[in-house]
Amino acid sequence: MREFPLTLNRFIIQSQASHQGATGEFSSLLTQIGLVGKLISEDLRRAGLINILGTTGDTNVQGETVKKLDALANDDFVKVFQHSGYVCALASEEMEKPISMPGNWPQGKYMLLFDPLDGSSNTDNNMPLGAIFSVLKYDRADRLPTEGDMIRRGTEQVAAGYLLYGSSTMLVYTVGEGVYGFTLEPGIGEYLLSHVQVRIPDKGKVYAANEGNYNKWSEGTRKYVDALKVSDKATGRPYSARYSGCLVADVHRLLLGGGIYLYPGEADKPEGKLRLLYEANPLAFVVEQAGGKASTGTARILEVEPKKLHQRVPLIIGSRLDVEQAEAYIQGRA
Ligand code: AFP
Repeated sequence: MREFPLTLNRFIIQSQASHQGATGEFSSLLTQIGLVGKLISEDLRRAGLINILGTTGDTNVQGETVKKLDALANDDFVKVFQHSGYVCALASEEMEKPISMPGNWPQGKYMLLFDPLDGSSNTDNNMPLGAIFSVLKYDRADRLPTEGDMIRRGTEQVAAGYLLYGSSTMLVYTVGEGVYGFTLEPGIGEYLLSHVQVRIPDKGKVYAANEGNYNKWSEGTRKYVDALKVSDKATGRPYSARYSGCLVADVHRLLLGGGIYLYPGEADKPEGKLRLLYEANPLAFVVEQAGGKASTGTARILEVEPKKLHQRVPLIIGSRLDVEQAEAYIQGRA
């Protein structure tokens, strides 16, 4: 008799059973995230053979060139959720303004914020890509959500996670009770439970940063990264440098093996590059749930008071002791 693997659906329903009053709405929302993952994963497997590489010729709200796959991934998220009845608003890196659901459709009680394709510079060279999502609850009955209702602290997230399009496709998420990972079994089109209660090592030996920006970093950041390169067996140095150009892939690596990812502020961009609401906050929720830390260098990411939907924030994320050491250097205490 085969040992029946735990599919995403079965796992969510089992978990939901332990939540008195939980409706199937949230479970179905996560299943829809998985569907987007299957759609994009399928396209990526054939990207070199079908005309989805290259750019659309447009620029997005961030002023960045839009890759065809960015637009495709964003479209998939919108189409899957717009008529799902699980959400009442969607916000995306690729859309200047949030979109609410058609008035004549059931309004779900969740708001979904997402980066539909993370690591766009990797699309045309077969390198890893991802998607990042953050879920907020909307419980007003008197009106539809506004953009302001989506600009909330990371501590208010009810769920968060990511899709990783790597050698395999994975869905990793947390609802605040630990971190679970599911790997897509393409042969049956199901996500199967593969990582249970993920714990990030307290200290790693890998760092991920774009050192091409070294001269733009603060003195404290430069001193910290310099210190990682010193040979000192007792403290496990030098660390190895691993930087994929895809935040999701780099964070996934350190979630499983330990280490630190840095996209710090720069002289001309003190707020850094990464977006708070749909990149830093969701990944901070996941990493903290696995026992790690996520900081701006001077403050906990999840407590940053957001002001704008596409607000950027410096991100130092990973193993607890590594992030604490980076903070000490950045704050001039080391
Ligand atoms: P793109 O999606 O524009 O490629 O940005 C990816 C990203 O947000 C994150 O996934 C990477 O870690 C980081 O930016 C790469 O940025 P640099 O190319 O400046 O190192």
